[in-house]
Amino acid sequence: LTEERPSVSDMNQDAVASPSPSVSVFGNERRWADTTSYNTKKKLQAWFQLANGDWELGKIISTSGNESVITSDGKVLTVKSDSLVPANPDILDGVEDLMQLSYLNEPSVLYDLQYRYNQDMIYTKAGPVLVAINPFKKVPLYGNDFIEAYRNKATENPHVYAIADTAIREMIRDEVNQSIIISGESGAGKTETAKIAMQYLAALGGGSGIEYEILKTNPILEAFGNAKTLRNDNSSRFGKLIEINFSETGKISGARIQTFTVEQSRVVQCMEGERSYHIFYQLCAGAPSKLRDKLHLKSVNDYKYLRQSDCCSIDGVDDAVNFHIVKEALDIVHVSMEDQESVFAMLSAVLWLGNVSFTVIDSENHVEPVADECLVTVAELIGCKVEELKLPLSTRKMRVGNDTIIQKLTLSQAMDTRDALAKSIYACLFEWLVEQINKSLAVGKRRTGRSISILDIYGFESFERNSFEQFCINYANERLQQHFNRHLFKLEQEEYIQDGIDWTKVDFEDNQDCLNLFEKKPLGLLSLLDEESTFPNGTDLTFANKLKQHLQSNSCFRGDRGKAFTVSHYAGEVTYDTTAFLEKNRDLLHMDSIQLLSSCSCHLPQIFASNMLAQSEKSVVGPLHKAGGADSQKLSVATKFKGQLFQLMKRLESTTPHFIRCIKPNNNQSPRSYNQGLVLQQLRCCGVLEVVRISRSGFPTRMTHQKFARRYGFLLLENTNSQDPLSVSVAILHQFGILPEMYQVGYTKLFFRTGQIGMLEDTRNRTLHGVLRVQSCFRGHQA
Ligand code: AD9
Ligand code: MG
Repeated sequence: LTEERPSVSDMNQDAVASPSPSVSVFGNERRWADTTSYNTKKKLQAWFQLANGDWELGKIISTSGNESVITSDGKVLTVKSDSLVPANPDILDGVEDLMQLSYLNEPSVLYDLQYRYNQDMIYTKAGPVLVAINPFKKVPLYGNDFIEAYRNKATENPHVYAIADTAIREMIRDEVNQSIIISGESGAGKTETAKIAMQYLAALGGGSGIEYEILKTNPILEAFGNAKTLRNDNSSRFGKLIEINFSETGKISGARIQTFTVEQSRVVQCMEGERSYHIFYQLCAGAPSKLRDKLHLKSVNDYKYLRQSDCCSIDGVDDAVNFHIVKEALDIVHVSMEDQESVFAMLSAVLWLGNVSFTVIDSENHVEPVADECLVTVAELIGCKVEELKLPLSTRKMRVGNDTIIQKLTLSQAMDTRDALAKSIYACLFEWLVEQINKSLAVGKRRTGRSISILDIYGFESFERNSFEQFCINYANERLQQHFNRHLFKLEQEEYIQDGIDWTKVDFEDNQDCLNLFEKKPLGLLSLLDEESTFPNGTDLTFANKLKQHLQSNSCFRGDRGKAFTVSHYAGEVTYDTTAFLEKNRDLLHMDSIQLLSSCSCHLPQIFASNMLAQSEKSVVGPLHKAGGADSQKLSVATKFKGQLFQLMKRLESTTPHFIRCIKPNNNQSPRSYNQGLVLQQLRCCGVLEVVRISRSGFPTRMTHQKFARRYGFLLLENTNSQDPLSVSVAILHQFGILPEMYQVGYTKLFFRTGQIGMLEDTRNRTLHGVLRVQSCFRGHQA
């Protein structure tokens, strides 16, 4: 059987002869290609790529010129020799940590993850990072028995529980705040993973009852912040950081949630087949009749905002039942009955706003809202007179020089104003709700060094067409990636220094250039965007041209034809279409609408208005004309986002991070389906690739002198004079001709480049195998 398998020893001898692996971590060379070349003339098993991009295992029969003949699955094929990638010995099938692979290349990693995924082992380590593949089905990995097993260290299988356990232990041991940073594409399983981590923390730190409240924030935030999209039936449309605080005794004492801009546009419009936020459907389906009457609630199909996407329900989801779950959760986090009713009234107001229609009033196509049931209901729900509501929906105060003039609105302007009001009410409602939850979960006296934060945030996005949303999301990911790199670098460096090895041989690059492209003042993407957003005559095209004019010198930037530009992100190039960038960056709500809200008799609209005004005061985009009631410009969306991001990074920087990368194995949300290309693309994007590369550029295989001497000492042909493990180790290294650049000798451990230990293992196995054969022959003889 061993003869049929690839000979690791053959491969490694070639590897030894080849130049040392590249130490550049972020080169643009073929990604993840194992730089150890090997001699295809020897009969080996290797990966080759099919026309569809998938990798398949084959055995090399012969090689001539640059072509090799291989067999795979009974077929005989001819392939280019330099396209072959070495495969690992089958003893390494399904290893728990990708670092254990002798050959760290794309197909080997894909295969390892798939091998494990097929057996419901959805978690795999990539060095310090946990990779989680979404099973899209119930897997028997959770619950009290598993929690106990990880708590008692009875299992070492990679798991979210293990990460949460390490976080708790390190928090207690080092008195340093911890963070669990979860990233991945939409539908990859971030939110579920965050909940699984929270369950473990609640189980270990529970007792006071507050853990129950913390868990109940999930159904609330999901109802208000999640929606069905084409990618995920329960897609989070906001980012979330939840900081869980612990007392001296390791018990949970409170929590605080920070959210990142909820996607506002979904409230007024979404793609066919998608839905608006769950809470709207839940309210329509589940509100008891008294509440329905009071809020003038109708059914989903009566509301334009909900009806337009032609998708009202989700398979297997009962909105009415979920309404009661959310209500119960609101009770548990102490949102009063009165406040709950106000919340539902705001939701109803938003829905009714969407039904407000307009009628043309003059020859210039100016319009006025129709004073029908819709308008009357909105006015009643927010607490104003119908006339007061009519005004901002049909006119806009403008400042010209020192005068304030009143401009009438056209139909499209009026509809935009109406939608902007609906979006703002919803966004403010979301923020307010988070604040209420935070009040309920607040810890009296905050102690540093005793918290675990869980970050569930949108991952890197690269679509056919990328707009302002992707621009912000990818910028955030660029920052998080820097955090990730720096942390890994630090970890590696610490271990090398501790063991006295020369770490300067390990070269790490940073993504600082790309961050500079975004953040530099005054000539960076964000500054230029804000600047152009303040110009009355600025358009998406003038913005794109300005970028080309000022940023060409940054190696991460490329101006494209027309309104497009391309950024070289760590995860790959993304081309952005600047269409609607300026409009999305300017906060659309006009002062007239804010003033309307502030004059309402209901308390929530008043709170919303004062929060918006407070933000305007921090205005950086332009002058504010509050007193004149004229139009104003507030903090730009991108600047607000950047502010939130900096706050987040500040919080994360004082923590010890633990990284979880979620991977979606297919695009259909279906179990038992593993799409290699899709997985590979995510491994590249979420930085698992970088971890593996960083480790390749360093010395990923470590073994103590003792273990090394014990394991391979018997292979020595000549006796060493000394029994000292280090001398024995050095003798082994010499005997096998391992080149000096392939290893480092530390005080306690030997450090090896990738692939080095494979040869020794193989020789050891063959020697042992020979011994076994002799033994079994001997036994057969006896019988
Ligand atoms: V989005 O960026 O918010 O659109 P997430 O958060 O990454 O996305 P989510 O956690 O919502 O994805 O997972 C999507 C679906 O995958 C869930 O609704 C579950 O049906 C499924 N899932 C995810 N993780 C698990 C798991 N560990 N076990 C079972 C899972 N099902
Ligand atoms: Mg989510």
